Amino acid sequence: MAEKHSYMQDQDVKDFTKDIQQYNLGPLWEAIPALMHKNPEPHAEAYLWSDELLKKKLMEAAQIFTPDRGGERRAIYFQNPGLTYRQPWGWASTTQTLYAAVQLLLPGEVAPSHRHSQSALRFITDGEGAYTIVEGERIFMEEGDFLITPKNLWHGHGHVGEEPMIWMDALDIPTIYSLGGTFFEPYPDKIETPKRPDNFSELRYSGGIVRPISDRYSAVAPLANYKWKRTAEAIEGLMKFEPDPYDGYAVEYINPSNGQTANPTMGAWMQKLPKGFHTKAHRHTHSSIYQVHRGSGYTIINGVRFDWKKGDYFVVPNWAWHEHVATEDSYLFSVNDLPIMERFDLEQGQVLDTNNGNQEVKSEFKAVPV
Ligand code: GTQ
Repeated sequence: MAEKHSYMQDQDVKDFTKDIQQYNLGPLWEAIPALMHKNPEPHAEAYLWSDELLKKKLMEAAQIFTPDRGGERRAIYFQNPGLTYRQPWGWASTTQTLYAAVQLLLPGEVAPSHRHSQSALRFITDGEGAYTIVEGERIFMEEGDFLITPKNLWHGHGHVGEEPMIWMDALDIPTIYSLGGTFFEPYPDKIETPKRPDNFSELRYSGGIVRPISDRYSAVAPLANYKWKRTAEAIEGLMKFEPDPYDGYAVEYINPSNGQTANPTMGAWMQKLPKGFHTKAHRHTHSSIYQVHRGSGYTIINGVRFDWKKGDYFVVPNWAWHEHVATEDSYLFSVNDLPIMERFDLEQGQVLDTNNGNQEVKSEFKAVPV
């Protein structure tokens, strides 16, 4: 490589660069070090949002915003501080490819139906009694359930229970945005009326991995709600054997009609880390957003220690070294962009081969005081 591109300081080069700018042209020789590097250099940063912060802000939001007033959802989304350069466009995403939010629905409220070209998934963190209605099927949600809302399907939410309900939304909004594929349409009425039995798809899959014979042909959403009980049972079964050194006892939600990820663009996992378990460090092309479903511990991301406990959310950007330590029996839910990376044949990984596969902790993450 040329020594430090010092030619860029030369007057004739500077003049030329300035000259072509007026024609909306740029010199590649100046851009290439920023555009192409040895390995991914994500703008997204490792970050953590605490349970207390999120609950407090959702309750404040309940005072100032009702789905009736805004005609939409009461969701607060995670803006990655490294991606705020996107602010001039009006928003910042959570990782470069993924968006995530926490959403609060109060008893009696309705979040109106709409559809869009982005795919969504939900992980239920607090409460019960609310349903999402997807293409006329009311799907009742409980803590620990994982749900999918594939792209272009009508969906809205209602709450016939007694207590506030909170869940995590994850969508491929930034990916669809950068691809220029954004479409959105509100439902003509407030919310769809049911046209199928409640919990239809979940009942059809009461047996777990066996599928109705009609589902041997690939469908976008044969199963809409993956109940917590079944996920927990699957993990219990895995725990009789050796854990994965990087992820502990981890399962991935899949589409039972084709064996692919439950959502075509986003992977979703549930992993258990038994008390005292310390994973080895690795890094990979895909990024992940975690929700601490149960337990407590910490994750070391590029040498920075992020302490977490139930209800916290944190981000592992792409190509960041990371390892988890559980100080109690812990369950981590996570969403990743692995299917996107695989679709483009970009997925790569590396394991840390120094210090027994573990990082040195250089500092600790300090959250903004609530
Ligand atoms: O609940 O349908 O956080 O459409 C972002 C977009 C939630 C939803 C979000 C959405 C939804």
